[in-house]
Amino acid sequence: MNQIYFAGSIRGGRDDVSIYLGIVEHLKTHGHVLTEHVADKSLTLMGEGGLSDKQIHDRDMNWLSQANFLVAEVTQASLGVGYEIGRIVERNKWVPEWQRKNILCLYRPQIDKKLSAMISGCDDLRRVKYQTLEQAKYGIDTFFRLFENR
Ligand code: 6IA
Repeated sequence: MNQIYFAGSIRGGRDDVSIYLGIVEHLKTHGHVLTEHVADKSLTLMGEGGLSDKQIHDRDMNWLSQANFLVAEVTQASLGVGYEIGRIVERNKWVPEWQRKNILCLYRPQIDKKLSAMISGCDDLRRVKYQTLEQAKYGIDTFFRLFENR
């Protein structure tokens, strides 16, 4: 079964949490989502039940190492999401092809701000632009179809 790490902004801002929820629900049709809490509306900027930042970081890195797909919603800029993507892009360079984790970045083009060039200019990940959840779902389905029967 696919193990999917979903990444979305937490301290970078929670404006898109409803969108994350729709994406996570759809990702579940493609495998097990390790990080459902990212789409949890009750996860506030203040804290997650008693875990220290080191515990959060180490737990997430452990989940990331178990995942074989990283799907990130990158419209809301987030240091943590950028860090997670960068860690996997770098890791992928040092492992055999069958161990590589496939990365999909979903984003909604905005009039007033552009996606970071570190994401829009990176050859080692796939990007899907969308506006509606239906379009995001279509992009997700197309992405996963690329890796079927591999
Ligand atoms: O810099 P950000 O906080 O926006 O980073 C968000 C990304 O880092 C997400 O994709 C998560 O995978 C990870 N992350 C950051 N904080 C947490 C967290 N609790 N729990 C799980 N994953 C996290 C933080 C709660 C906090 C507000 C105290």
